Amino acid sequence: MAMLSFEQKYRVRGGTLIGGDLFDFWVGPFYVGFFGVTTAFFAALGTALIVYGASLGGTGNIWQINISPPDLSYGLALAPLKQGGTWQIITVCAAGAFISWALRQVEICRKLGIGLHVPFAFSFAILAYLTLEVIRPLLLGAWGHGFPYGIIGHLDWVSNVGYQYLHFHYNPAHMLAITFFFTNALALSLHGSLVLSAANPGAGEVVKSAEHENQYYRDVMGWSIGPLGIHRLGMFLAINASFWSAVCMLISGPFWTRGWPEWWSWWLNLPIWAH
Ligand code: 07D
Ligand code: 07D
Repeated sequence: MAMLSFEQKYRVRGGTLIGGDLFDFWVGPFYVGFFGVTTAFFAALGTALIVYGASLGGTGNIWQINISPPDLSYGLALAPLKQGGTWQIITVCAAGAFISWALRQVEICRKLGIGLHVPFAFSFAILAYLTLEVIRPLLLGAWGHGFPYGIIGHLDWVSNVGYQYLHFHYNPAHMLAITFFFTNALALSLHGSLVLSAANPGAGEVVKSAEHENQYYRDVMGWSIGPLGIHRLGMFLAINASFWSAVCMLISGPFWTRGWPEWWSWWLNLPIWAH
């Protein structure tokens, strides 16, 4: 079936979470829906505020543009627009846009009668973002602990916050997150290259199928995870990467305030060798 011929078949009414039939239509290839409208609203307002905030910053250099959260002295209060208030509204817009996007994915899944795996997975990226910009600042008592909106500025924030804990690589949840990110890249490289090898067997050869893919790994290592299994593994790795990232920042500050190398002194204090 050509791509565009099945599209009409799946454009069914219903499955919306809110608003009934109100926004239940498509514009070109895009499904609109109530949450498409809210995404567009938050994204447009957020972008306009980024442009406004950027215009106050005294630089037109895209890499240097920076919109910072309010000073720590504002605590959890609202700040004037030019003293971090812009950052606060941009954060509300970003959260609104990301959550709306996830809910729009839910509506599309419901229309198609498929599982909610995509919005479930995306919600872990949203969780990581909300941990940095909302949950951790709330626990620390000031919006000033959030990261600034700027390409170079947010890198400076990561570095500064990392060194506040002396050596961030000693954060055990950061270790887990990094291990999941690396394993995720390994799994996708193995999967992507395997599928391409079957689909591109060389000039004159017949395109191969899943049986060949399974046989490749059975020959290499005696076992194949299988076509469904590799996607389960991928989702598991990706979700854990974001989840442990969120954990590593949630504990940095609210639950551990000293250098991360020091955390490991529990090991030296184990009863096996501690007096
Ligand atoms: C490839 C999917 C496409 C998405 C892209 C991002 C914008 C922002 C906004 C000018 C993989 C589009 C970018 C819409 C423009 C303004 C104001 C996803 C893909 C191409 N970062 N980060 C980048 C964001 C954080 C860190 C690049 C966003 C945390 C490091 C890009 C967020 C920490 C490095 C970017 C966010 C952190 C980067 C490439 C939100 C820990 C780099 C991103 C909303 C997570 C790299 C100059 C990419 C770089 C980089 C965007 C949060 C660390 C500008 C939107 C605070 C160490 N980040 N980032 O490909 O080159 O993602 O920076 O949370 O080295 Mg970042
Ligand atoms: C937050 C992005 C969410 C994005 C969303 C969507 C749009 C739309 C539109 C394209 C979480 C945005 C979408 C805007 C775009 C279009 C059309 C993702 C988010 C919702 N670290 N470290 C991590 C490594 C060091 C430090 C995470 C490695 C140093 C701090 C990951 C190294 C120090 C923080 C990670 C390393 C340090 C982190 C990031 C190596 C600095 C965090 C991934 C090899 C001196 C951050 C929750 C992530 C974190 C984080 C990896 C080194 C500090 C595990 C590999 C030693 C302060 N580091 N790090 O979280 O955990 O993605 O955030 O050296 O805050 Mg680290």
